[in-house]
Parts: sequence; structure tokens; C-alpha cells
Amino acid sequence: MLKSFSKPIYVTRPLLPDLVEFKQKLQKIWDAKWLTNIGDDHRLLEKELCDHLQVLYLSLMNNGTVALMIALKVLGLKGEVITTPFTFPATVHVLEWLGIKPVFCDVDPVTLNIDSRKIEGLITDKTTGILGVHVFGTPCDVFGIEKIAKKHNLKVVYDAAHAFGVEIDGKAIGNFGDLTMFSFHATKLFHTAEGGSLACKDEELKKRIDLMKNFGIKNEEEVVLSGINGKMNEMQAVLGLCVLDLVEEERGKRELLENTYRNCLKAVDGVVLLSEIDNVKKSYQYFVVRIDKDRFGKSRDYVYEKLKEYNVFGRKYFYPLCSNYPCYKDLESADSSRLPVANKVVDEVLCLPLYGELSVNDVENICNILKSFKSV
Ligand code: T4K
Repeated sequence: MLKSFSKPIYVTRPLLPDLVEFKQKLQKIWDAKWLTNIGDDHRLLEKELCDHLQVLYLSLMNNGTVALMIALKVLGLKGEVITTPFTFPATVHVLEWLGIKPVFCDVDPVTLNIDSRKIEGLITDKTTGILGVHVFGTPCDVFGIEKIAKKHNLKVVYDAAHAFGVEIDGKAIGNFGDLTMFSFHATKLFHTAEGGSLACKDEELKKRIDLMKNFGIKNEEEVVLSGINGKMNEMQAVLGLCVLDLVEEERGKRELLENTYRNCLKAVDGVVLLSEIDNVKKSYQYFVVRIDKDRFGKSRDYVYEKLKEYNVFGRKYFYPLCSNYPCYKDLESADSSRLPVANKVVDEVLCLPLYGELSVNDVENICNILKSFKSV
């Protein structure tokens, strides 16, 4: 007997700290009347995140999109940047906003990330960088991309919006490329309601990033570069300090739920699970399946719509493909014949609800509902 949920079950829910603890931290802000402009809690959260994410330097920002803009600007990227079409709009929009031409590269059919084997064919004399996305927390081919970047003297920026705490062979994800952006939006495993950051390995670069997020102001007498307002405020920072204490417990809960999904769905023909990559510590940001219409007998869109009748709200991330937006579809690299894998997977991917508040029972129920849609 299939059970409809009594309340909507969303793709994710924010991790929230105990309100009393949060209020105590807010009280200190009220007492000090210091609300923003790189206050004590901003600095403390930067330090704690450096430790947690095992990166040398990290700079907090007001959101992940601004962090990405600052990354591209501080590295001096211009001309053309090669990126993936299978991502949230922000990744590509920031290029356009900085007057950089996005060049779309097809994605790898296993990781769904930019296909490193196809990057070199897109490099021209205008290419200045590669913007990879660790989509759904699965790492890009960071070693392949590093080789290409070295050979062609390109900068590498990673959008790690989904990859909080991911490691490859024990090495933290923020240590690859020139800069790594983490988003701390409410929908992320770790969040500050809105927020983001840039991680880097170079002290001088961190200093320039810090200037850039504060209008380029060095002191009351000097403005040394063309910056912007990218600062995270103190309320966001204390929320982050509280949420950070809960993150590892949340990750553990999500791991159990993901394993439950995998067990319940692994034998269902036409429900394709994302491959698990050896030696990767996961973020458990999303639980993603691909619906193979021929084998399952129903399309991803059918499943997505039908789940709603049971109060289950999955998401078709990242449909539509960025290369198919009106603002990019006329680019040469956006032609669907050049992006066959991305155009296929974008019609198959479905993110199912994953957050620690769900029970194993809830996940089993979602799986049973989904299985009931299969054509026999
Ligand atoms: N790069 C990548 C690869 C990204 O995925 C993102 C953001 C960025 C860059 C840019 O980073 P930010 O500038 O945002 O820091 C959500 C998030 O707003 C967005 O941050 C995130 N990616 C994207 C994947 O998801 P929507 O349009 O799907 O949000 P929304 O409002 O539909 O929320 C999704 C579900 O989350 C809701 O159905 C319910 C739940 N939810 C949401 C909010 C806001 C809550 O339970 N509580 C909440 O407060 O974009």
C-alpha cells in the first residue's frame, strides 16, 4: 500500500541550529553593534572553515555567485572560458556579466562534469581559463584538467557549490585549481542562509580577494583596485558558526539515507544510479538518479510530475541546459550536436529528496512510490 506524504517533501531542507544558541550569538552582535564589514564572527568563521575544509586560505562572501565573479575577476580572466552547460545558471551568467564568452564543453557520461577529453579541442588563442563544476558533489577530472591548464597556460576555477567537504584520495576539494568557490546558500549541506566563499593556496591572492570583496579599499586613504561589495555580514556568519557544528552529523544521516535509496533502487531496471567514484569522500548534497525511459517505460518528466501527487517534490536539476537558454543558444559551442551527452542527461536526471530530517521509512516510501510507476 503506497502512502502519500501528509506534508510536502522537498528536494532539500536547510539544516537549522537550536534557536536559543543562535539567539545567544545574535545577542553578542546586538551588544557590540557591529553588523558587517569583516567583523569578529566573519573572521572566526573563515578560520573555522579553513580548518574544516582543509584549505590554506578562504574568504567569505555574501553569496556563491558573487564569489565566482570575484574569482574570475581577480584571476584576470577574459576572452573565452571553457565551461559546462550542465549547471545552475549562475556558473555561466557570471562569465557573461564579466564580458567573457562562455564556451560550452560536453559532459562526461559518468560524472556529468565537464569532459576533460573534449576541452583541448575548444581552446583558441582567446581562451584564458577553464571553469569546472563538481556537479552534485562529484569531482571533475581535476588531474586531467590540471595537465591541460599547465600545457596551455590557462587558469582553473572550480565551482564547488555542491562539494562541501568532498575529498579525492584524502585531499580536500578546495585544493585543486587556482580558486574554488563554495556556495553557502540555504539549500546547501553547510549554509549561512545566503553566502559563499573562495578557497585558494596563495596568500597574495587571498589578500587581493579580500580587497576585491570590499570595494578595493585598503585603508581610509587608499582604494587600490576595482572591487565590489561581496562581504558576508555578521548575522550570516554566526548562523554559519552554529550550522558548522551540526554538519558532520547531518552528513552521516544523509549517508544512511543515500544507502537506503541505493539499496531500494539498485535492482530497478531503468533507474540508473550515479556511479560511486573510488576514493572520493562525498558531500551528500543531492541524491540523483537518471530515468532511462526505454527501460523504465516512463520518462523522467512523468516520474517528476507523478511524484507530486504523493507530495514528493524532486527537482530536474539542471534542466534546461544552460546552452539552450535564449541568451546562449546562438553561441557556436551551444549547438546541441556538439553537446550530445549533456542534451541527453538533462532529460533523464532527477534529484530526489535528501536531508537529515527524513527517516529511512520516508526514503523507502519514496522508492516504493517511484517503483510503482514502472511499466511492466
Ligand atoms: N553554482 C552552482 C553549481 C549552484 O548550484 C549554485 C546555486 C551556484 C553556483 C550559485 O550559488 P549561490 O549564489 O546561490 O550561493 C537553489 C539555490 O537557490 C541555489 O543556491 C542552488 N545553486 C540551486 C541548486 O538550488 P532553486 O531555484 O532550486 O531554489 P528553490 O527556492 O526552488 O529551493 C529548492 C528547494 O529547497 C525548495 O523546493 C525547498 C527547499 N528550500 C529552499 C529555500 C530557499 C527550503 O526548504 N528552504 C529555503 O529557505 O535554487
